[in-house]
Amino acid sequence: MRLIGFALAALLAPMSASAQTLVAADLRPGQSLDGAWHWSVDPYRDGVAGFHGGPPSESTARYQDRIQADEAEKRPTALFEFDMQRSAITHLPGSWIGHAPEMRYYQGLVWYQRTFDYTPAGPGKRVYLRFGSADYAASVFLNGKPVGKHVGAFTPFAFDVTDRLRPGSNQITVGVDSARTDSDVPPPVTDWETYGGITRSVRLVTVPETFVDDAFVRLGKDGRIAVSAQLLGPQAANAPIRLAIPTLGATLEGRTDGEGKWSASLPAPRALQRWSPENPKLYDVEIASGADRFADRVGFRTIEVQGDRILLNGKSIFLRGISMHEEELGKDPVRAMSPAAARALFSEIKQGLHGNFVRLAHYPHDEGTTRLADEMGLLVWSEVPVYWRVAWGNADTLATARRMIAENIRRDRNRAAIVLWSVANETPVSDARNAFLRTLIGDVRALDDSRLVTAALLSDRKGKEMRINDPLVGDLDVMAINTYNGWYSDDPLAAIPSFTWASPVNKPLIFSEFGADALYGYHDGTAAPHKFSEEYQAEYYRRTLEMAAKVPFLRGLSPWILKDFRSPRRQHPVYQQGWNRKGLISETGQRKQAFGVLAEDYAAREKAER
Ligand code: GCB
Repeated sequence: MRLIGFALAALLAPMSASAQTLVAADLRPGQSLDGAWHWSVDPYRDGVAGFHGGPPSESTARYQDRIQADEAEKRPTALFEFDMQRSAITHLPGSWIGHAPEMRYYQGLVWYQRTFDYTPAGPGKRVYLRFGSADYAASVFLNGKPVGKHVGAFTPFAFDVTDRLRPGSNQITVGVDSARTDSDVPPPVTDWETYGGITRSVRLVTVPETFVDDAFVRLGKDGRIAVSAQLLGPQAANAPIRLAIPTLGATLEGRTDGEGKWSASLPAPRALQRWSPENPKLYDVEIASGADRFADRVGFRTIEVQGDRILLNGKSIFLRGISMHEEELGKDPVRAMSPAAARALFSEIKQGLHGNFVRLAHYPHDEGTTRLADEMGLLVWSEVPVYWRVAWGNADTLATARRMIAENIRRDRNRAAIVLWSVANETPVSDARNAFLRTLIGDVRALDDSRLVTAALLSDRKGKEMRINDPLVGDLDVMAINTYNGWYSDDPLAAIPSFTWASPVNKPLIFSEFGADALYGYHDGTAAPHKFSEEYQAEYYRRTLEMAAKVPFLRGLSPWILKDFRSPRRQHPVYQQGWNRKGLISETGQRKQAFGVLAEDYAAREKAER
């Protein structure tokens, strides 16, 4: 087999600067690259490694900047065992599980390619190629050259491609590999569909050469509005910089330090209306320096813990929530969570359930979704997929988790809606795990002093006594427990209200999950309804809520889950058919009986709080 030299050079060229988040880039001017893309499956990964593990050859490297058919026409000996320009077309964003029926359970490498026209942004500008996310690892090539890689499915990444773009037609190729190993985050076994591919928007984002790369504006517990910003570019050091909140008439001026950083604060103006679920007031905020204007819409509120209470703007609050995966309504979701798709689900929470809180499980959701929570007035629990069994002793795994949490927090820390950062879900206690999670907790506190830290933990049980023995509770602001008595145990539902909860510390508790499967439309009206019936689920909710009402330090609920969601591990042929059926609504949005049970409980709590 011949190896052709050109591919070697392309592959061995160092990848350009590491990926950046580009905070609030969704509000910056740019060019959408969503829409029609060619795609081609590469199960043996020939596009990244050639014969006997050598570099890919001309016949296999998918990212070449040439038209394969034209080249073959010109050169009779040219061999291409792919042809990106004549491969099938799909619409991005959206997971490949929707591209073709045979892709339904595919895990591995898929190549995407499209061309686009580019008109040079002009001198003094930089152009970034930004992906909302790609699941799980992405290698990006522009005009045949590598521009960067990103690992981890749920956070944005951007590469400076200013010097790689050419006027007129450009070609972009992305290899996305969804296969994960035990050292990845999350590891391969979860309880949800992976949705490999490019599931969020792709854009070219234009910024001035020196620009606000990161900014964090928040209301501190001291009643002051604090700002921290980071400039990037040749004029970043010692540059004049200015914060303005025009409708409040508030401005603050200063200068960045030698590293382009600026931190300052001002007293909150009297006219400031605090953000809350009842009054989700957002302000246009602008940070200007040199030629750049960083714009965002920001709400101002405080969230803190006092003893076992959670205080929003100084007032005790009960979190009337529900959990949610990132999966749109419909029979064949592809994890394309448009703002309209998110609005449909959030409306069920706000108006349907009388909720004020959503747990965005089990990973960072689209940035449009957290923006919508800001607008609609839904408090948010945001988490990273440190889920079940993680390689606690592996330094690379820890590095991946730390990067994910940092990318998530930097992306979203201007969202007033987010009140809780969660570092893990149902992780088995061990010294290595405790050390791993304590590192993450430390990172969260260093990145954000204006929110609470939690983790979804498991409890121990002695008879009907539920005990919270996880050594991590001491490190968290809010304890959270997933509890499934009556579903994963065969306790009779009538016994659930007599379960008691003891806490080792004086802190608030959230039941971050409880739930039971029910197939929409399966009714069992007998005195002892069977599991999977709507009646069983409804009774399970009644009894669990009765138990919850007796826990004095309980400050919130996010039952599992709003909508039935795809999970390859759920294969009961009659009731599940590949779906986890713990939704209060079916995959197409039909409300089950338990929906009404929770709505009634939340409506009563809402009324009592008024
Ligand atoms: C859990 C997990 C969640 C599962 C759920 C279930 O505790 O955190 O990811 O989907 O239970 O349905 O078993």
